[in-house]
Amino acid sequence: MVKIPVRLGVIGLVAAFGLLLSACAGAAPSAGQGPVNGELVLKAAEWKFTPASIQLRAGEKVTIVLQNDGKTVHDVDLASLGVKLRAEPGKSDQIEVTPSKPGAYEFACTLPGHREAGMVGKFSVSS
Ligand SMILES: [Cu+2]
Repeated sequence: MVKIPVRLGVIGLVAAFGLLLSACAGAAPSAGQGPVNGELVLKAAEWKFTPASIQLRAGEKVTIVLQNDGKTVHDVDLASLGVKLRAEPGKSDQIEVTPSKPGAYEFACTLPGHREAGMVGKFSVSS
């Protein structure tokens, strides 16, 4: 008589744990930040990009904005999109682009030493 509730308790615990696991999986960090109102702002400063991971969609037009919040000139090279932006400190540069090929790519600042210092990020194009 006593054993049945205990077993049910264990089963309940296992079920709850399973729910917890699936909840965690659902809350996993996304692949990167997507555009907001068709615009994706990439902030550059010494020595990083924010966000360091962005997500675009194939066939979806996006305006990529490089905003230089740093104290020296920075650029961003999204080679796979054929896009390169460059901005003086406190300034910004932007370009409209429509990614066509799904995949995982990298962007980076091409000024000497900047990439090595951490100015590199990832972007993905989903289909
Ligand atoms: Cu730089």
